[in-house]
Amino acid sequence: MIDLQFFFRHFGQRMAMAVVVFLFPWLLFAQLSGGGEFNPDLHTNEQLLKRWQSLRFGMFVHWGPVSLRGTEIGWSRGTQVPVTDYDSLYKEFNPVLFDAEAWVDLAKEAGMKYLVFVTKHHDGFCMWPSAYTDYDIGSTPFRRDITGELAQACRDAGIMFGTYYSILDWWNPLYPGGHGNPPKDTSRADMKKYITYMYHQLDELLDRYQPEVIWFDGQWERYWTHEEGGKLYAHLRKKKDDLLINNRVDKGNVQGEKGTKIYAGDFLTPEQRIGAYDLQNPWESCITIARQWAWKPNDKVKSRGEILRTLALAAGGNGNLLLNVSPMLDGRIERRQQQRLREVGAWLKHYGDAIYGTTGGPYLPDSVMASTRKENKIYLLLLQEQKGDLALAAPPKVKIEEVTLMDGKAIPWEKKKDELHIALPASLPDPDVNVIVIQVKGDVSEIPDLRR
Ligand code: FHN
Repeated sequence: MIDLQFFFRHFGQRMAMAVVVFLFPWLLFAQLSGGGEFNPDLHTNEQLLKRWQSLRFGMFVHWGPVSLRGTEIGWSRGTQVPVTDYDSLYKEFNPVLFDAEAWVDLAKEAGMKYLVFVTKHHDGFCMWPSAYTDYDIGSTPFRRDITGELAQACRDAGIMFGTYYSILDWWNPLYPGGHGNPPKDTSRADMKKYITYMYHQLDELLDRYQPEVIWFDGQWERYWTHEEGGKLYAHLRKKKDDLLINNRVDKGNVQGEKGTKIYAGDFLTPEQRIGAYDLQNPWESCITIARQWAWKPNDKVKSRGEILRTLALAAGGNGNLLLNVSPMLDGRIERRQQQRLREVGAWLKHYGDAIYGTTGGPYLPDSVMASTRKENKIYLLLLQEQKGDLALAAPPKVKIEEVTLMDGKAIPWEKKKDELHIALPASLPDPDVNVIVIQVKGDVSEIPDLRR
């Protein structure tokens, strides 16, 4: 497959577009389409995509009856937790301290602008009252529609709401795949019937909760095909046009497919790592605040610095960060995770302009610095302690007017030929990630990729 990024990176965006449109119109079309090669006329909802990209930072929530055991959701069924025990946990699941508004308030305090909730993970348990199974929240002592309460709280708070749904389902006897011991009884397996069940459930989720994002997972097993991925994408977009669907609806790998196939999906999904710098293909890194996706007692929670550097590198790479929290069995998010989220939110209160609504670059991210740009500003996000002379390639196509800290305090700078030298102050205000603002005259989107 022609590597579009080569063209864009080396010939500049406009020239590259002209070359591609002239030589490979189908490729440009297919490459940017959400529907993949089976739906060449079905494009990503660009208006919604741009809004989602501008939000940059979201909350991922992995939760379910497994929080009663503190083991990993889905994966511990039939391994650390015997299948019969795991599949009975719902009978005790009664998170009486669950408060959707408190979760959404915390997301807002963290500076998170959207929320993706796991409605059904690989263990098949449904966190909403489904008409198509009794293995759902309605069958628990808690009974309340957790998904519905969360969707409403997000709507009330202006937070974009998304639902996660696992295509594979190790609990459902209709799905042929299993995990752990004992090996699954597949005597009733019928993938065609399972797909019908899945379509019914996804229609339920769309009809009842109107998510703006559907975040698929569990696409990797051989029972799900590239063709089915394209069909499902088309079905959902026909039902709800203002919907973003991640690339795990299909069989594409999580960041950029190689080879000849063009997969369905509106954004790429690198996991537990920061995605590659990419101005063409939208992407979102999903990363845990601790180590486990579901709640684990005394799990190691990432530091403030690690999360801020991750957020800076994601935005610097032109990607989003979906940071996962893991609520406890009683419905609360543990204090350590709350504290970390509030620390990140406090940083974003001061430096959020360097993250929200920005485009990645023009300086390619590295271990020292990431950069973003918006309107007439380039933001340098310094990822480690620095002082003295910061030497960079001077950005072409724009005229530098001023260099400041985020609070507007001017910093001495000098342009020597094609180098920009910034005299950093002896100490910078933040212990983890600092921001330098370069105010320019000209269109920052025209600046080609730069190496520091
Ligand atoms: O197996 C899942 C895992 O439990 C978790 O949900 C992550 C989050 O994206 N996805 C799968 C692993 O790739």
